[in-house]
Amino acid sequence: MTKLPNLDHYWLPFTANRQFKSMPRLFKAAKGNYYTTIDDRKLLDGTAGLWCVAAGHAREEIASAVAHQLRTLDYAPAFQNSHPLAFEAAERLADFLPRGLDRIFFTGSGSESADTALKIALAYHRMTGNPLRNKLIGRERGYHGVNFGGLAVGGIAGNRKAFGNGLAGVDHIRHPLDIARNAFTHGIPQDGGIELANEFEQRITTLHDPSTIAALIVEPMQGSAGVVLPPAGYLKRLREICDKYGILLIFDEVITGFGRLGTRFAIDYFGVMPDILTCAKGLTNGAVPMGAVAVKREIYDAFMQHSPANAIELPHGYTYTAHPIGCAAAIATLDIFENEKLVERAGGLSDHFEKAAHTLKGVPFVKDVRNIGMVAGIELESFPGKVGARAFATYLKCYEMGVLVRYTGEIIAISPPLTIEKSEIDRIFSCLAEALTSLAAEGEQGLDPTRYLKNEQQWAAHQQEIHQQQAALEQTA
Ligand code: PXG
Repeated sequence: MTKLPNLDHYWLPFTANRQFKSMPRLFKAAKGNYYTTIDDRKLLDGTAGLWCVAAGHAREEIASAVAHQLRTLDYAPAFQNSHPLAFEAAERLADFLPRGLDRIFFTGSGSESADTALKIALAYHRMTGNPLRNKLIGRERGYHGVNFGGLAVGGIAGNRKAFGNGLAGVDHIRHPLDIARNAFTHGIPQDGGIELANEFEQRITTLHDPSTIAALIVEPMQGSAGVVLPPAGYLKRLREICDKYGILLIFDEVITGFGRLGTRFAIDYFGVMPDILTCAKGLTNGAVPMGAVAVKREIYDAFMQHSPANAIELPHGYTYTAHPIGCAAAIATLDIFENEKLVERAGGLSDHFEKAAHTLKGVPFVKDVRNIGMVAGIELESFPGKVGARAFATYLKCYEMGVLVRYTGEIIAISPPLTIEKSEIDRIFSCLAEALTSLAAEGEQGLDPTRYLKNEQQWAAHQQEIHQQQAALEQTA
């Protein structure tokens, strides 16, 4: 058992800090498909970290590439200078992406990728003589990270409401979730896609002048908002509408990229090509913070052709754009994808995963199971007046049983590393069934988080003791 650190100073993101610090859930190691917690529990990783560790944890190939790079070239100025690995990583990523998206801008995260993509779209129109095309369209329930651009086009109310007015000139189209019609569909829903996409056209023609719209940004599958799938034909129709009105289509593939759907990207799954793609997470297997934006060659060429000679074509970038460590990790990750045929592996496991996920139909509180590739969303009925409490208790119970799941609102999201074995997939879903069944037996009491994870609470108590001792010492000093 590892000693609990002082929990006072670190402010955790997207976390109930007071709850967490009263019941800390800390990981000290990870290998393959498992985490080890600081009280030596082994947890099967049902979430690939936060959707990012596609190739399994602590990969030696990535660790040694990063260690070597750190000792060889730790950092090179990103502006007006560069280093060979930046170009190599861009070429390797372009080769991995669908043909045509082969000009790459590197960022430090998915949020930076989203904002970079939006800025490229705006600058592209201005560059090509359409400065009035400056509105951005996102989608309800969309998640494009937490920076101001991504937040503005994002559609998760809880993430937006604390932060003022956001960007001007932004609108949203409807999300495609329709549980009443599609509950327990295996894979993507078959109906309603075209009419739903047509609502985009209706919105931009009735509320806006379509010639003022710069770009539409969507996640092909909405991950953060609880695994919301596009119905058949929907994305293709969005593409057609964008083409009709000269609007750039941006796919945010931060979650769907790198094999998550059983194809390299969602583009390959749906056969629909955006003008701009964003990615992050799986790009470095989660080992180093890094993201990328890939654009069609015409977009890059427009910047090169329309800028004065020797001018900076895009006044945008980060200190850590194409960081050598990130590039080394990305190349090592792409090597693993190639050597282990990870995408094909994910594709081969998807049927088994789908069947396992749908065994939850009929389990207490389960009102929908949604799945695609190696992703499943399990939507629960809420306890009256306590939205989210059931999903949180389910997460805690699974944690106690040795399986890490994600929850968002009242939805459990499962997205294991693509290295997972069939027996481990079965374990994730049987653990969920067991957790929900016992919650049903326990009633409202089962929703009380203080009932769970006793060891962690012992640490928390211990922590408090240390603080009291320190305070006492300070007083006597
Ligand atoms: N776009 C999409 C589609 C994402 O899913 C981001 C952008 C932002 O990426 P960064 O690297 O800035 O966090 C994301 C991130 C969850 C969860 O549990 C999802 C994300 C992050 C953390 C948790 O659903 N997605």
